[in-house]
Amino acid sequence: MKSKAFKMYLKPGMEEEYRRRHAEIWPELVHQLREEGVYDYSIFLDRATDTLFAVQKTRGGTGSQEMTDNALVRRWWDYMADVIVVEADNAPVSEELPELFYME
Ligand code: RM4
Repeated sequence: MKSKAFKMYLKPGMEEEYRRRHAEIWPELVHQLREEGVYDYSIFLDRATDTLFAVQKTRGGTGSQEMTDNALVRRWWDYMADVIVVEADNAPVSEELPELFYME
């Protein structure tokens, strides 16, 4: 198991819409994330900067942001493109964060 953490960027005023869409996350997407070995996955918001902080565990080392060949992930990224800052291909702008401390 390896933890991964990364930042993403919420578009201004989109906190509630982001929360709503994730409260209704597509069950099939959850299934695909779990199939890839992603679990124990949380996303927090720093309201002062509209920065999203995501942390997840990965069984196989592949994180959610590396599932770029997964058609359903791509569809979800297209769906979310009006709520978060994205690249030209609608993948979320994500910056992986180094782990400096871990305690079991
Ligand atoms: C986020 C972003 C991530 C995805 C989660 C479920 O808004 O799209 O890439 O893994 O949703």
